[in-house]
Amino acid sequence: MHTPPNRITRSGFIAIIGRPNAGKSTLLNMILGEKLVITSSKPQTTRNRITGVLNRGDCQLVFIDTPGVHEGEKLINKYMAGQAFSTLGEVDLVLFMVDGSQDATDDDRLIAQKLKETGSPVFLVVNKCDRKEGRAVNFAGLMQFEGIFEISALTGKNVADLLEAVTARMGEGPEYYPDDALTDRPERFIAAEYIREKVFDLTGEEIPYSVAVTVDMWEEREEKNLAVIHATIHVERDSQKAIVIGKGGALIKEIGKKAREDLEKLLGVRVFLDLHVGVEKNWTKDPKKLEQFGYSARDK
Ligand SMILES: Nc1nc2c(ncn2[C@@H]2O[C@H](COP(=O)(O)OP(=O)(O)OP(=O)(O)O)[C@@H](O)[C@H]2O)c(=O)[nH]1
Ligand SMILES: [Mg+2]
Repeated sequence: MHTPPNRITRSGFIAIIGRPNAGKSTLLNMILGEKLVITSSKPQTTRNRITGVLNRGDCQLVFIDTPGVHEGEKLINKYMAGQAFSTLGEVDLVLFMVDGSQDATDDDRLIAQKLKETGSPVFLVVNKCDRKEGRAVNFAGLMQFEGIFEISALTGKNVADLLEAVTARMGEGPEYYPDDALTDRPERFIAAEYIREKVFDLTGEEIPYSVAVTVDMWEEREEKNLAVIHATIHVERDSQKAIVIGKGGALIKEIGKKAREDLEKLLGVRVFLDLHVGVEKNWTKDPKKLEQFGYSARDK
């Protein structure tokens, strides 16, 4: 009998873990060849675990992007650390990503400590090697690694070699996701993330860390090839609301324009995006509000 060439017989889960800003989300997008997860030059961009699925021949790779590990006191930081560490016991391989343009930090040492406790196989992925060559030596002593790769997630340098080695490590396993699946997250989640990314890009100071985005309404008008999306940018204080709106509404307009352009690429239809700004006092410290905004302690 004829066997379809891409029948999945091997698979595995691969967590990408590392301190904030190491380039984890950039790597996931590079691997997938799509903008699934958001990235920014500011640390602590990713807040939830997000799955990205790649089929390579007979093998299905299920990557898990995680929030950067950083010790913080706020409830939202604890949620983020929980999201990062809760994956470790369940995965087949960990990619421990470090910023090769800098030296090892306390956060790197904390992660190495946790990884030693869980015992999963770990590849050291030294990123940003487009900036400086050969920095693996600064990190190789953190723990026992089963492979060391110097890459650039931004330019793609050595990413193919990393992917080859990851695939080679996967054992027999089922097809966890249908072959057209890119992620476990719904489009609404990705849309809210795209909007949050523009807030990270276009605002400074504490604003990015005080912002959550919810999608309140989503309507597809197929006859017009149009999606109508209403979303709210939640901030913690009235003064922040004024900043996000900007002079004469200039900033919120810019956020909306950039997010809409990305959404149109993602969805392949025209998008009408209506953005509101709301104030939820101190939501980053309030368990109920965290849950409402998609940062539920049960979501692990
Ligand atoms: N030069 C250079 N910059 C990179 C590389 N990879 C990522 N960056 C940049 O580093 C910054 C952080 O990238 P992210 O992918 O958001 O980092 P992250 O590890 O997901 O960060 P968190 O979500 O905050 O934990 C962005 O400005 C990226 O463009 C790289 O290989 N080379
Ligand atoms: Mg990230």
